[in-house]
Amino acid sequence: MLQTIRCIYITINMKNIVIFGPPGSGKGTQSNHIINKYQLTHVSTGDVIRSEIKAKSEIGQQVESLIENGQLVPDQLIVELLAEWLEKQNDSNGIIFDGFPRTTNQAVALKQMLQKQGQDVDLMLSLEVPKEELVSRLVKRGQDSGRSDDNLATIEKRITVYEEVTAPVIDFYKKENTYVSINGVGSEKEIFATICSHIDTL
Ligand code: B4P
Repeated sequence: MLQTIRCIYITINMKNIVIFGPPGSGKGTQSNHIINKYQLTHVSTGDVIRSEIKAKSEIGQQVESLIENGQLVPDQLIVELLAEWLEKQNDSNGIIFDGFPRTTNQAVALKQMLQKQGQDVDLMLSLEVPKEELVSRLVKRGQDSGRSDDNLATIEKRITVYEEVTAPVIDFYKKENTYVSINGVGSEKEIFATICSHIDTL
């Protein structure tokens, strides 16, 4: 009985948040602030993929050239990776999904996966940043990080893929009534304050 009450309590208090936006919009940066303040569990599908590549796993080898060319990893593969990760999560305050979903099919899959656990996405934060600013941030990061996809030609491709394939995900969350647009230009602190004002309403 006590266990049942505890489970209901955890489910009611969970906050599942999607942080969304084009490459370089600050998803990773703001996720770090969010997890520190709200003790959410963080999953970045970009990080998951990069660690598969680093480990030279079968999946890593399959997707390495896609990433280097600024293309998305196929839906089925990334959904399987995320489902596997999600199954291992329990007892969390909620999850911040960083870089997932990136297609409408992924958004539908995420809804189905969370539904199995009696949950849903509670908030979708969409960071809005003009293209010139995205390019300048990512070129700068590429100089420091040496990430294989942070070079000018690949950055341009990633932004095009975002506009054509990923941006339509916004319509999915508009229909779900969870979409919130966030101005992603300004100091990290200012942007985080705006994000908090939305999370605090949950
Ligand atoms: P990601 O790792 O998600 O890469 P990203 O879109 O570039 O975002 P990232 O989190 O790194 O950068 P951020 O916006 O924080 O994905 C990499 C690749 O993996 C994708 O291109 C795709 O191929 C594949 N992939 C990942 N998920 C997938 C999925 N679901 N389906 C299919 N394929 C998938 O920007 C950070 C930069 O901006 C930093 O340098 C930071 O210092 C700077 N910055 C942040 N906030 C700032 C501010 N306010 N002012 C100035 N600079 C700021």
